[in-house]
Amino acid sequence: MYYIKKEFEAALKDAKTHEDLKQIKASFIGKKGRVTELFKQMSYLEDEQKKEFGKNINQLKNYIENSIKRKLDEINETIKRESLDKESIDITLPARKSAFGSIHPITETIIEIEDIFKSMGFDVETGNEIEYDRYNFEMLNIPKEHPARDMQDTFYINDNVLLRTHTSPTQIRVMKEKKPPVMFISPGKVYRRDSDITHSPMFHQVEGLLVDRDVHFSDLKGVLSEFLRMYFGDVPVRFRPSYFPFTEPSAEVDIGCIICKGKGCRVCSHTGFLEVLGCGMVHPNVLRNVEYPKEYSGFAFGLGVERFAMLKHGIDNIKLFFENDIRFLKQFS
Ligand code: FA5
Repeated sequence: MYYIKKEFEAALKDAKTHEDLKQIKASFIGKKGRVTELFKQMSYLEDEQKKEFGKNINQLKNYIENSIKRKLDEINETIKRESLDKESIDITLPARKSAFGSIHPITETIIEIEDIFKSMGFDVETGNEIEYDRYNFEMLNIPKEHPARDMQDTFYINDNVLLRTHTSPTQIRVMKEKKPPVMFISPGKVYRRDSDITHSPMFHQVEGLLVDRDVHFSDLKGVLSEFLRMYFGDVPVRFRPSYFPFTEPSAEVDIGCIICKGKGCRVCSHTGFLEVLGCGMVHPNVLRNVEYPKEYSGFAFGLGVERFAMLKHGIDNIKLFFENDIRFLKQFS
């Protein structure tokens, strides 16, 4: 029995896995194990000896069972520690860098334009992209069947509701809500059935409106010339007579071509100038429609944001802004 115990202890000492323990258990206290075999030998003993021998074998068996249990706990603990060691985090390693996004060039252009006008004292208002025909056209002096509606091919939702074709209806919304004087710009998306390399069915405009007593065309000229100087730098600015039903007189503003510096090229159709915005003195009918008192006058303007961004960054296709090609967008980060 002594030797069995010693052999068991030696075997247990070397055991490392659950499988080792299983084998040790089988070979000592399993059905054909060495301790089990000892029980069988008891039948050859005298009654007196049997009692003593049985007691000793039972003690050995209990000892083996308890030792195996303890070893099992030890092995389990080792396995757990090893797996925790493997999963541990090395906090001395350098951190993974997070990728930064960047502001979309159109949003950036709007922010720049807003900053300039805010510095002149203009507020920023928001309008509605889904708009009433009445605000988009009629109250801006463009009645139904007016030929000027052809200038802005429209997406209608029903007879009275449409996707706004310009930001000018915001003039009506703000003037209906606020008493004069008003002085604000309003950026946002507009929609037209229009698509080529410089025109997109969805694009952005910034509207501007200033209404007060004694507002003259010279104020319009001063504000817009200064704005263009602040945005594009020192470029020639030209006011050219034009027509919008909601302003009278109306003008379009050109700047000296940024690409050829006024010498004449394909982009400016060899004129040396590029049109950048529409403007004019608010038409008296519009002021009457929003019930502003007669002594008030004002000027309004509207510009295409994509056109500003294209000129500033030398981009020749408007679609690049909307394709979300990361290689293009990354250049503005
Ligand atoms: C207007 O939309 C007038 N509401 C502007 C205005 C406001 C005039 C207040 C007077 C007083 P126009 O249709 O010209 O005007 O558009 C203004 C600018 O939007 C254009 O100069 C052009 O830069 C841009 N634009 C027009 N159509 C498109 C298009 N499909 N894609 C991209 N930009 C466009």
